[in-house]
Amino acid sequence: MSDQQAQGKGSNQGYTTDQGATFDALVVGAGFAGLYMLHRLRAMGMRVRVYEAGDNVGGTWYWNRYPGARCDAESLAYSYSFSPELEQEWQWSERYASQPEILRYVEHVADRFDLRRDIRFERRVNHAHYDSQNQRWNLSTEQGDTATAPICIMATGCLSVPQLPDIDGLDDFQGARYQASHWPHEGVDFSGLRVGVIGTGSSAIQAIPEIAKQAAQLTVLQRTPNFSVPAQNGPLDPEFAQAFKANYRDHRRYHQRGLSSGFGDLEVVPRERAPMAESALPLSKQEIAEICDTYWNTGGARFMGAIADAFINEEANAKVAAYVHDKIHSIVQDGQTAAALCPTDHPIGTKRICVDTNYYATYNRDNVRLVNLRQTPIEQITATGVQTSQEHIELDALVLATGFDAMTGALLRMDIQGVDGVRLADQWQAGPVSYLGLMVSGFPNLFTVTGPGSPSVLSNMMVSIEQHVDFICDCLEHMRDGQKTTVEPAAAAQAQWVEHVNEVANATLFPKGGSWYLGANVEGKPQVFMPYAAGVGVYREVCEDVVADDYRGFQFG
Ligand code: NA7
Repeated sequence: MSDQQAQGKGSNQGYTTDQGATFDALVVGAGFAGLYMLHRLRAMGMRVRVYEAGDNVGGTWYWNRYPGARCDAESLAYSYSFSPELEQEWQWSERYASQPEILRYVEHVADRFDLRRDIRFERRVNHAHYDSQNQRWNLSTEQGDTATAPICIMATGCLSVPQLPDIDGLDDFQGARYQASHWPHEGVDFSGLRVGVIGTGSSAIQAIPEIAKQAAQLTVLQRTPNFSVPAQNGPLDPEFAQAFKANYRDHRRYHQRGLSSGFGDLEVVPRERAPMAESALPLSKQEIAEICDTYWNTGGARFMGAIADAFINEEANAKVAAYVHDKIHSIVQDGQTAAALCPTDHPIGTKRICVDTNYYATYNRDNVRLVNLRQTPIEQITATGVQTSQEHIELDALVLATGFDAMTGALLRMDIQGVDGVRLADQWQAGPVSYLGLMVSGFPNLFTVTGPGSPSVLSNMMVSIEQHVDFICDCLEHMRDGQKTTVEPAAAAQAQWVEHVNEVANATLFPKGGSWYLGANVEGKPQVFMPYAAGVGVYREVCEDVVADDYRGFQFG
């Protein structure tokens, strides 16, 4: 165990604030993206400073410590591929890793590659201004650091700005209040308590079965139900893991980088046992059930890959949704509760499908009750609970799992100014624009890892993060070789890319989802489908083609 781990923090011990410090590159965020970025830049001989708001590494996995928090991509696929030694030596214990295990992994990576010494923890960047004359980015933090570098990389995550509900009286509640995305590090014991959960997205769907095991009474306050499929999680069979690791390179190359989502978990269900259909339209209910059962019983988000036209054809989608509705009714004993749990307001998959462990069955417990807020909305939160239009629910603890200002939230929370003081917030007033989700015209040498306009949240984030970091490093090397000092997208190339991203999204059912992919969960946020929906394989080819064509669409100065 390193000294820093012994202190239980990333550790800033002995460090003063930066005052006008000069670096070759500045990185914001020390999650998976920021850490790999730092590792690569350092290998290029750059002097790098990383600022991180948390007191340790891990990003999403540092903050989201709610009970049941778990990755929805399989652990063998949701891991770095850049170091064959790392991928061989790290042993995952479960098919889907829990948050504590992922956090241990990130901390191991930080130590193994000696990354902490260039990271300043508990530093929140508030300004990033481009100085055109000196071609430098000047950053400052809320804690008083100032630093400057020609390159600035935002590794700020896609789901890192929590969204609190705008409910009357929220602050009046006198019981214990918890936020899924800001969970106490020491954990929470709900034994004997009357607990309320607001929200039924992925976070809540993972937390509810765990809280239900402890609480005396759990009331789930649901506004909109979500589709969820079972993870079928369990211990990772060491023999399977070993065999998988023997083919890690092939797996990474073909299943993760080449396929659409990058989840790369096909080998868990061998192809011969994973029936797929091009279209649901000619299939009977029984035939759909036979296909979907395979995926339901073997588990995971690959369920949405079973029927190819489910993402593009409403009728096909409705058939898959009907299968899940039937499943919910077959699991949940109370008919009214089952009906309330069936999503009918969006096509299945157009909001990120949740992957759960015993979520629906949890409603069969005597101590769990679902309140349908569509029928009885919350009127206000009181000192002792929640007042709906029908009743007052007495609570000792209230858990908020109400989502995030996704994809643009973390970037727009900072004051980012490019050439001539143009603010990113103004450029993005009608929704984010970018070239390849990597750069924005007018903001030279500012890179966004998994930014809007790239596959990001529609993919296995590890795959997309590594691809972006590698792209950025290749681009910086290209600049070094060509003695160029600045890069930014041409406005025309950016406009074309934005149009293309929209075209691809509009050919799918995604825009009908009313999801955080669109910004629909944040009042006043422009509704634009933000991720690139063509898949990681296609996107990688586009990026490779851009590079091969002498960085088509980028301007070097
Ligand atoms: P999500 O998926 O955005 O879910 C947020 C939930 O909170 C959702 O059920 C919302 O219902 C609910 N919500 C938000 N505001 C309110 C109010 N005011 N009243 C009642 N309910 C409310 O966030 P998660 O953290 O669960 O998951 C985010 C991603 O993290 C997930 O997709 C995975 O990729 C990992 P609504 O739908 O708005 O009616």
